[in-house]
Amino acid sequence: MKKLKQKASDIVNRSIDQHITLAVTGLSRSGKTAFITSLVNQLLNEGSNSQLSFFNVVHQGRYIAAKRVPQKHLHIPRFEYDGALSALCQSPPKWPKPTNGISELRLAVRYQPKDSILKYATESATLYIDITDYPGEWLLDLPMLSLTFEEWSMQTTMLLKQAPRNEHAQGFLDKLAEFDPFASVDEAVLAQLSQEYTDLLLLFRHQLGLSVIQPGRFILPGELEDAPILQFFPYSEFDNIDSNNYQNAKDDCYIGMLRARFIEYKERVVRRFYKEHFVNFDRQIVLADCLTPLNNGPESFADLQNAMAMIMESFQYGKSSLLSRLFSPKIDRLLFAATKADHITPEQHENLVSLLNKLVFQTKQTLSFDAIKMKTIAIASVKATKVGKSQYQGQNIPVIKGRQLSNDQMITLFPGAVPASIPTLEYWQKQPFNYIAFAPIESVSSDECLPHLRMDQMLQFLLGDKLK
Ligand SMILES: Nc1nc2c(ncn2[C@@H]2O[C@H](COP(=O)(O)OP(=O)(O)OP(=O)(O)O)[C@@H](O)[C@H]2O)c(=O)[nH]1
Ligand SMILES: [Mg+2]
Repeated sequence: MKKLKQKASDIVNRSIDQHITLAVTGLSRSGKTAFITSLVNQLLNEGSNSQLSFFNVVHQGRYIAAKRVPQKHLHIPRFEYDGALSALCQSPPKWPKPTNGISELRLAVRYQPKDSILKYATESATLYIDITDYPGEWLLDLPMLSLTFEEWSMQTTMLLKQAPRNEHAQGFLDKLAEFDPFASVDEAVLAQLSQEYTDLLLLFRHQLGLSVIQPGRFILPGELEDAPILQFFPYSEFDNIDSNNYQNAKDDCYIGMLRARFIEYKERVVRRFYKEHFVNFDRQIVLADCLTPLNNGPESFADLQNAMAMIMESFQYGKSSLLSRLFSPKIDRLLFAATKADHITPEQHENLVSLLNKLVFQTKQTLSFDAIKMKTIAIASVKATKVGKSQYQGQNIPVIKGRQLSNDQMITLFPGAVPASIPTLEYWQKQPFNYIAFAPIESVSSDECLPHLRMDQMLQFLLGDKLK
């Protein structure tokens, strides 16, 4: 009888398993890997020093356990959770390395159903969660999918001719102006100009702190290093060439080959990546580091704004959007998270949320017509500072304390206010921003939960309704 009961319960269990695919979106260095590591860590180690009081299934004592199970695609590397966690738990602790390829992870979360009719059928149920990690640089390739080579070239040329890019790009643009797009291809010339364009992208990213870097694989090629598919660049002189000649150009002249490679790149690299990893996701979290671009100055911040708009446009969820035309996603919850909130004092979090809301304002407006639930929060996936109070000119002011990433020294400071909306030029001039980056906190053991800010609210919003 007992065996029979177990068998019946097994069958019911299997049939009520639920499944969720979580899309973690964020530009490079926005905090995706730290976020995924912390999410997995909170779920695996729940019960050991965990702080998930806003995650109802935990709060109500119905959470049983989570474990990692074999992932969806066997040809894709597994997310290096152990590596990332041991970096965070070593002495001295370090942040996980930047990501240079795709990886996947599947978690199985077991819980006791409460409100749902499931509770009559079984004692426990399982929610499977699929998550993918990838280099943030690749995200900005998505908007390219909706553009022709001509459109992309014009858009990119416009950026290259504006500050702050123009100062560095003039030499490259001069060469393009001189070169004959209809001449027969010399592979060496093509390779040389592609390299110059790639060098510019690297400089824009690493020296100027800009976000709109296309194509993303040029600065982070993964397994495509040196492949001809990465040898093309935008053509800057479309206004000066005959459009019929362009339409009829064959692949053996420069412009024809640039166009062919652009199309090949979109189809073979970009579309494939999104088909494999962004199709069929149910829920999305958009991570944004607003603080580093504030540090880098108005041009960097404006570029972040532009990049966010481009990404959100291609992820538009309405019926006619690019993404639904391409992949028909069925997303029903979208969370915007301002990351690294532990860089600032708690009373500034509200401003940080408001600033992120301003950044994605357009998107939120169009989305409110669709049946998508949205929320914006400020989080720290792995909290690296402690909050306190300090006396300054006879007043109690809030401060944070942590180990400075650049020089390893302990520091206590008031990092400054966060603007509640996109700062005006005057604001920038009055007070340049200087948020300090911190090293992770020492003395977390790998079977304990990582300290965090609002990861429980994040879990409740993205998963809570599936764990009822
Ligand atoms: N203080 C603090 N710093 C964070 C947090 N999350 C990320 N960081 C910092 O941001 C850096 C980038 O975080 P990652 O998680 O590697 O970012 P990513 O989006 O995976 O970056 P790519 O892999 O390059 O696309 C880290 O090395 C940390 O310095 C956080 O919660 N708190
Ligand atoms: Mg990463």
